[in-house]
Amino acid sequence: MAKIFSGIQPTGIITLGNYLGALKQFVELQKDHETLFCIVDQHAITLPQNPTELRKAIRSLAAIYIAAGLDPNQSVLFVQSDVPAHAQLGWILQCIANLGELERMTQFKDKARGKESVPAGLLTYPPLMAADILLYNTEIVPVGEDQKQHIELTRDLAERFNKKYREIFTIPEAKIPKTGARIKSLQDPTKKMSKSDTNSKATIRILDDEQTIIKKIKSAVTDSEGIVRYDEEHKPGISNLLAIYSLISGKSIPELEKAYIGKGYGDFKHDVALTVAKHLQPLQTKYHTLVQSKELDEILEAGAKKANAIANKTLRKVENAMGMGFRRQ
Ligand code: ATP
Ligand code: LTN
Repeated sequence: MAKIFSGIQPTGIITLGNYLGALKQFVELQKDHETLFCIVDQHAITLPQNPTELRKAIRSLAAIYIAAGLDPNQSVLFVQSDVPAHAQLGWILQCIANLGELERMTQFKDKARGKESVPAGLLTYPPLMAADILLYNTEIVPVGEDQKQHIELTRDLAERFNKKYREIFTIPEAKIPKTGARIKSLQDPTKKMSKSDTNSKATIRILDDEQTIIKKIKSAVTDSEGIVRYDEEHKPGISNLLAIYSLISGKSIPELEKAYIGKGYGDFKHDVALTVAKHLQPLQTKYHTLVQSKELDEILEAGAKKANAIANKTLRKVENAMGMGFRRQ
């Protein structure tokens, strides 16, 4: 069974983009793979976070993982800071990475742009992400399109290490969904829908209620043609809504285009909104019973135990290969 690892940052309630680009794939993959899914809180502090909000976001993301269908009996679910080997291997990989390649990461450039003072962690974040992946002999990393470059870097760092020291790391591959890899902002459909967007109308949060979803989708930016058809270049707003509708309903885009011939955007948006809200409803019910439960603590404790056991083994091998520590071999 191929080994799978992925993570989401606890930086606010996840969006429909995170759900369709990442979480939905996680749930499908756990059936026939060995899967670990992490709540990457060390990544979340690369930009300033309010402590109360961060703790809340960690529990909330864990509850969303489970409510969306991740089964703690099938997948290892854990919080990154519960497994110290991530930071330890992250440091080692920072020493393998070059400044130039880190400065070339587009996510770094996007997040650093316009900031007077840029936290160093924003730059050194990709080696930490590489550590997350490499500790578990991961073969496949399900992520959205925006993470492709980080996975490429992970492969480069792993190959560099293997060549210089010893063949320890498995070289991972990204798994990016064909549709859903890049769900767009509802207010600017040329940009990705992002958890940390400050315009609340731009994102659908996985915990939004039906009325909120209807309101947000009704005010989504579209075009004036009035025809429901997929054309990413000229009709990014409608194309985005079609992609969302198709992924949630399981109906193909041509099938949906046909169903809306002669109908206006109003009807279309209403149906998209209702379909999304109905799909999220059972997840939300389960979420509310889980988020404050003791069961959640127990699941995360057990997950950390399992993750620590695997991660420490890899870390020891790496430190040995590099000559770290004092013990004779
Ligand atoms: P932030 O705004 O805090 O940077 P984010 O919304 O980009 O957050 P992450 O925690 O960085 O979310 O990403 C979690 C997963 O969701 C990753 O696999 C990422 O590729 C995927 N993802 C994020 N945004 C989208 C999107 N708009 N469409 C599809 N997948 C996405
Ligand atoms: N960098 C990712 C989150 C992330 C991740 C990982 C994804 C951190 N570590 C390991 C996959 C595997 C992001 O910003 N979406």
